[in-house]
Amino acid sequence: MKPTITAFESSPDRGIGLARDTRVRWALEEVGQPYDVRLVSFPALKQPEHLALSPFGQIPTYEEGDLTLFETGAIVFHIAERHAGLLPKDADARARAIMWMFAALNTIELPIVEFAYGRFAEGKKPWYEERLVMVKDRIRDRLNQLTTRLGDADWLDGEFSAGDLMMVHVLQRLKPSGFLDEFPKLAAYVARGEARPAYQRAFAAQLAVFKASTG
Ligand code: GTB
Repeated sequence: MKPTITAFESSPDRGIGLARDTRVRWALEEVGQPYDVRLVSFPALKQPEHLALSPFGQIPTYEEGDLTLFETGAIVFHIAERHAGLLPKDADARARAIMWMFAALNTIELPIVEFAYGRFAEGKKPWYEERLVMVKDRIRDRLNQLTTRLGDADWLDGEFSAGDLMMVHVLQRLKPSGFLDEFPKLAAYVARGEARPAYQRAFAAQLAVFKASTG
């Protein structure tokens, strides 16, 4: 059954692919699963119809028959479990790929989101600059550790997996700030992810939505 995802009617990232529907689109493209998109306005996110799908009033959601999911970790995991191509067959390798999905979301994305939202949400607070230094240090620590683990490999654990998909999309959030330039191996890792044809298709699809919203 063809799933339907939700995405911003007009993304605040202006089509650069940072909104989280991009990672779901990418996963669907990697496994060759066609999908529909229902566009949602910001006010509509907080209306009962959308809250029934996403209790936190967010995009993306995923509907497939009787199944409704929110949270990109759960959505990408579901896609990876149902289709070949994003999780290794070997049980141990599969467990490690899933571990990297969690690492991307729990260990790497948390400080990155604090950094990305900080300027927007806390930029005028008197303590903002002081806190920013701490948040940046936390990100640097994690990115240094991630660089060490990646080493000279193309992907985190053997073949490209859902773990890499999630990690690449999480790291992309640092691109507009230039932060990633401090970590050339990770910048190259992100570029490898972005070079994948499935990513290119996902990116183009979300960009087309943004362009249409601006006329
Ligand atoms: N943990 C959830 C998941 O992984 O699915 C988080 C989902 C989430 O944060 N969704 C955001 C949302 O719906 C859109 S993607 N926000 C509306 C709200 O919470 O009211 C986050 C996002 C937004 C904007 C940019 N940007 O402009 O660069 C990047 C990412």
